[in-house]
Amino acid sequence: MARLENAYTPDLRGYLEMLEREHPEHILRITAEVDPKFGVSGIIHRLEQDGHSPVVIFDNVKGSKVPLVANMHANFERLRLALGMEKGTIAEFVAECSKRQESPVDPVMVASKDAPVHEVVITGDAIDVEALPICTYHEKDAGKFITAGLAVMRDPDTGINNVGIYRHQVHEKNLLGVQLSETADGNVIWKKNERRGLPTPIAIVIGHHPAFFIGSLAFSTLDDDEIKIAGAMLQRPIPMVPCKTIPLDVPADAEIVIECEIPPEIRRLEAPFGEYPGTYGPERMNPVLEIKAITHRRNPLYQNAFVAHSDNLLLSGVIRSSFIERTVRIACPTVRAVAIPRAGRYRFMCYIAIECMIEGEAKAAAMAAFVADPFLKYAIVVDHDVDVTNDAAVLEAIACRVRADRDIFMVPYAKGSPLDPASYDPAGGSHLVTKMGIDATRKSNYPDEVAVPGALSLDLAAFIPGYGGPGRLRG
Ligand SMILES: Cc1cc2nc3c(=O)[nH]c(=O)nc-3n(C[C@H](O)[C@H](O)[C@H](O)COP(=O)(O)O)c2cc1C
Ligand SMILES: [Mn+2]
Repeated sequence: MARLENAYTPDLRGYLEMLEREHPEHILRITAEVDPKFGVSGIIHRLEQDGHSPVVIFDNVKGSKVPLVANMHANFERLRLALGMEKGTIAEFVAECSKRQESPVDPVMVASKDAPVHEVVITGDAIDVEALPICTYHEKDAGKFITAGLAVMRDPDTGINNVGIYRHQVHEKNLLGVQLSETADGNVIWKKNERRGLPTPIAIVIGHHPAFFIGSLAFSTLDDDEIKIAGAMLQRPIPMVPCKTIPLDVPADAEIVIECEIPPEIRRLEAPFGEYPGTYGPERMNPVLEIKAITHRRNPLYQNAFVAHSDNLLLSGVIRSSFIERTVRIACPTVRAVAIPRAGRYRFMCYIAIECMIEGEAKAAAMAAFVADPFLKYAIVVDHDVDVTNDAAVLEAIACRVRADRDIFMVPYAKGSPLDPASYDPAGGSHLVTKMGIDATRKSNYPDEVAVPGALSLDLAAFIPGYGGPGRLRG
């Protein structure tokens, strides 16, 4: 089903050209001047409310000469097209991501003179990040935030690349903030360096192909190089170029790269910022990023993500089920399906369907899910005949098959998301939460379920002339 898409260059502008040519309904261009403060977010919010999810290209953002590409990941079909899949369900897409992740693709190094992202190099006093169309999204946001920067870092112990998206508040023209949540590998890399009194190099890559984003957000360990996973998603080596001022390599065909260093022991108040649960992430004393250089293409595109909305929720939402399923399979070989529901904001909940062979297996499956994904708060395990893509079916299994004292277990003071609105101290940004596993499978003493003998083989038309079948009583 997957089709190798060789017809366009595997970068942001190549993907946009492909959409324009083959799926033009996915692109909306706005040429009128729009305010980066609430103007951009206002338009996308209203489109979302009306059920529209195109990529929106803002040609004229007030105060910047750089066009803005917004809302790229708000639509599942576009994520699927990024893998070259013209058709397929979420489950098929996730299976394809999972398959590609098993065959990482090594990057290739290119010279600076051949790297589009090095066409323009800005250092020293000339650095001014505010030249970019960086937006303010929600009413109480502390300021402007870069929201779709793919941060490349390197594990100081192994030299292996890590990539994650972290928000960056603009503090000054050459100083950014960062929220490295306790759920992120990036947090571990920064702490490893800081404990040794060392700065952490970090390159913020802006503007790339959606398959690169999928690879970066795929679940992996610190020992998996996410540049190679991004290469696997794109099914070709990522061309990389050494940074100008820091010891890291970055994708040569990105639009913009902000080369930075996190100095040890320095903190600055960061946030509030409207976050993925739909609530504001609280002010915290967070590290800062000193900008050493900004490099970009001659006519760069800036890309953002609308956090707390589909653009953010879908992107790192749908793909997480594959890693959960692989981990649950270790605890429970008969796992049939894992779904991450929108109702849990694609983060907090997962539904796991198993064919229960051994008593206690459902709880083992729930525990494995918590091991796989630190964002999860609720792991709900059902029998394999329950449709985990249907919230009501899962709720019905809970209603009928759960005895709370026997089937629910809790893990208090566990590592979770510091943005969880129900953590031990949401206002302080605590990452300590309580996890809950629910075994909603039928137990061995579960009564027989009702059935009418012969009903399925009845020919209703013999009794109801003109019977119309499902949906219509009479044809
Ligand atoms: C649009 C968007 C914004 C995000 N912002 C943050 C953030 O500010 N801090 C954070 O720790 N994770 C954030 N995430 C989630 C991480 O990018 C994600 O957990 C990623 O897998 C982390 O990679 P790592 O574990 O390799 O560090 C964001 C995700 C998306 C899609
Ligand atoms: Mn990682």
